Amino acid sequence: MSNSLGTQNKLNLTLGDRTYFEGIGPIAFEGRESDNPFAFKYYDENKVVGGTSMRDHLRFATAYWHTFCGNGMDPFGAPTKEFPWLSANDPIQQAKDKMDAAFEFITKIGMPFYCFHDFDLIQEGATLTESAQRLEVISDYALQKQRDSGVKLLWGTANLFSNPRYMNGGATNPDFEVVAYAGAQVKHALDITMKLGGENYVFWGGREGYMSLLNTDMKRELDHMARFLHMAKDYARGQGFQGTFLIEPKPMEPTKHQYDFDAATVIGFLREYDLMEDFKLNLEVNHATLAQHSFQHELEVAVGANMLGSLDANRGDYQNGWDTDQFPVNVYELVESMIVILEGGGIQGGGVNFDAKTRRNSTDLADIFHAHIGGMDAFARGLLVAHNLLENSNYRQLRKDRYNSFDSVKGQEFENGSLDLQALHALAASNGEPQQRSGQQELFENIINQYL
Ligand code: XUL
Ligand code: CO
Repeated sequence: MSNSLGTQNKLNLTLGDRTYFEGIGPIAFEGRESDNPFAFKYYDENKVVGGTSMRDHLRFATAYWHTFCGNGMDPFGAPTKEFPWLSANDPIQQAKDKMDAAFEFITKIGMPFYCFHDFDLIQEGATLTESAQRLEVISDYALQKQRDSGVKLLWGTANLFSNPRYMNGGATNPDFEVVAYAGAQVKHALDITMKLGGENYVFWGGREGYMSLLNTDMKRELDHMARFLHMAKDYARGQGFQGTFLIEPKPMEPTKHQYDFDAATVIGFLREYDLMEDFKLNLEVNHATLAQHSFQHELEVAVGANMLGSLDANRGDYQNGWDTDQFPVNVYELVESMIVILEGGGIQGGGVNFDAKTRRNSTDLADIFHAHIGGMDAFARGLLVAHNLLENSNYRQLRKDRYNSFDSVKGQEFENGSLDLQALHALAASNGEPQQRSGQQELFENIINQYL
């Protein structure tokens, strides 16, 4: 075991012309006794938990945009991170270098999946045709990389929020010409996602919302969004795509109000516009907290409607009100989340995508490894604790017991709809004042601490 970069094993793979993460070898599981910062303490991909390997429970993915494109620029300052893979001026060469670096990282960290926006892969061209040509070239390159490494695409998406043409929205833009352009871009993004065997396709509506209601016809924009989603779904299904379409809720930022506000709002929208069959939710931790919910709450809402599709893993900052996209570290909260996920039957076809970025002042390439190792270990530990707790503690029974009065004859009649309001009245009149029953919140909270 070692804790210095220099003595790590070198990776014996040829990944393009150069090695970007020099001196960092494949990250192995060494257990919690290891002091090696370049090793997993909890994530052991082959360890079987409740009949399924950790790898298959968690289905980790790297987010292309933060990890290989996020240069540390913020509204107050210039980029801080000089990624060597971004140094070429030619956009095709730059995209290939970036992909070499990406696959080097993904294979060394041992993630089975990655995720991208179209123009994370390669810079957008000056015209739609040029963009399509560039996407064709880089997706050919990606296909080869995927075949060589076994890494798979968890989901693709189109960036309908960065280009100034989308300042008033993509699918919900009041200008039909922009909506058409967005449609063309989604068609290309779907084409490359399908070509690369993407298992899902995501819509995050960053600018699908409003800055002011005064200039907005909300109902018309929502109708347009639904029409747009139907068109995208019909096109992809027509091409044989069998994956799940995912909507990623977020309440605001960059718009004042985003239409996909939270899980409950999106489920209502999908139901209203007859999209429940093909769509599920991609839930993100920091988006939940921006909506004044806990992540667990969003998970419960999705699981309850059989709509949990995938996760974007990160965390916010309790003192800040924006999307800080930090790597997850809080194991207690992750245990709470994993309880909901396990009780809901696991992540349905999606995975755990680290939509998280290292801090602006984390400028070493090694920091990218520390961040992902930490996030993967935190999730792995959350999984282990939640599974153990569900199997061995009285947690399930305690929660079930809170509702045992509904197992009585009358309680069952209430649940199956054979009691009316007069019958409830008669029951209450004969029973009198109900006895107090404690919610025992502190007892429940202590069980997690016990199993940590
Ligand atoms: C933005 C966000 C996006 C989506 C994909 O907050 O989470 O990166 O995950 O467009
Ligand atoms: Co996200």
